[in-house]
Amino acid sequence: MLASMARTIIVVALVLTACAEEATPPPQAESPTPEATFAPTEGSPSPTPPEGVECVDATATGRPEVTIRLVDNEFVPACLTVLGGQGLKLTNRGSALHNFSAEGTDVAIDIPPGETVRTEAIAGAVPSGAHVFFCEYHRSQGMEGLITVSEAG
Ligand SMILES: [Cu+2]
Repeated sequence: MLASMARTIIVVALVLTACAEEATPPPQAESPTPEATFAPTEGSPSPTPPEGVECVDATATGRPEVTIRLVDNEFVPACLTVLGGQGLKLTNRGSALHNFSAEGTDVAIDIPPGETVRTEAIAGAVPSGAHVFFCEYHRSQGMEGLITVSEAG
């Protein structure tokens, strides 16, 4: 009898606690200092690189492919402009499995550590314009970049 009463009281107490928690509005989530991100900012038509990120113009190299190195956990370079006719040479110099995905496209390529993956001409998979690219495993750690596929071939 006593034990069961005690149990009832505990249950009531738990319910009360639950109610109290629900009634209390969650503390206003303090908006954290926005991290550098490549996502389009409001009012900006296309994604832009964060301040301080240098963009590499690979269109003038005349090479059929452009190298992007993947390290733990960033792309080097993290911002580049390529010709539609250039392919990508994705080299994983890190110790983790990384991935190259381009937002708004079907491009999603895994590159195991120490390996290199070469793509066809990028125009076949990524339309001209600026596109955010990212590693789907480490995007939350800021592993993303911006690739601009030039209109000119
Ligand atoms: Cu990664």
